Amino acid sequence: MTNITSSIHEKLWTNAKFLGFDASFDEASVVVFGVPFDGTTSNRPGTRFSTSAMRPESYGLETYSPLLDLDTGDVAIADMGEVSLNLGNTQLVLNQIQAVVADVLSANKKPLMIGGEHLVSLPALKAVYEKYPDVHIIHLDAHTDLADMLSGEKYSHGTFMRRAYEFLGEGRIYQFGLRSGCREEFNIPGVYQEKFDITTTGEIIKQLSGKNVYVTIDVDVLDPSIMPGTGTLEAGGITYRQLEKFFLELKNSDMNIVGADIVELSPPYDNSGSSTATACKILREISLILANK
Ligand SMILES: [Mn+2]
Repeated sequence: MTNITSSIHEKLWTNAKFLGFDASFDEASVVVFGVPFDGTTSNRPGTRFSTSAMRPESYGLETYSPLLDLDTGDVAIADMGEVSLNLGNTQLVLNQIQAVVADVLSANKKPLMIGGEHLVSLPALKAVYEKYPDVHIIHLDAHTDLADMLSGEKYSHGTFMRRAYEFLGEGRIYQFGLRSGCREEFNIPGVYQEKFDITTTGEIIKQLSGKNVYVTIDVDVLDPSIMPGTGTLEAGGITYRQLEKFFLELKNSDMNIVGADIVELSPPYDNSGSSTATACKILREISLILANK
């Protein structure tokens, strides 16, 4: 009986990890964790349910990526589960996320954070900036997220990049796939912006050779026809194949990618599960890129 019980327990525990990311924290080069926070979402909430939907959905994925010719079975990735967050208190949540990312970085590992809404990237960027003051940001999104205020809030998923800009300064932020924002957000000095497409990622990635880079991907950069499971839909997005071109550029680059995040998946808005499956595939590809760079 003891053996049967322990074997069931082991099986359940293994299944609790994203795509069998079962390395321990100490063994891992990449540390995956969820931050289920959607407290400042301006339109439709639900991103707090992203990782709880992604883990079971990830069992449908192979560990091998035909695109990258890399396999998660060949690298050490830890899925640490969800960060325990005091969801009613935004400032406390931000501090908690910053502490976790700082901890991962101080262990010389790469954080791969799953949101949650996009505000969760701000404390991650602060922690990354503290370790790498020269860090550059590659940001894929339908929205600039450069508003100074949103719904009366300085700290919101629509303002997080403006807050980051305040400490990063000019020449550090590279945005792609943009198709929404107020006029001012498209005229911020020293922020690179490609509207509607991601055709210039390759050129920018070459320019950033040798630099420390953090990558943040809002899944709404994809067209709503393939990513309906998100809170702030914006027509005119890119295709998954365009995203794959970007993944290959990252894999083949000479940048030092110090961490990444994938945010704004909101499973309740896509009952087909397709959006969640797509987000899982993005997570597999980014984790493989991080683990091999
Ligand atoms: Mn967005």
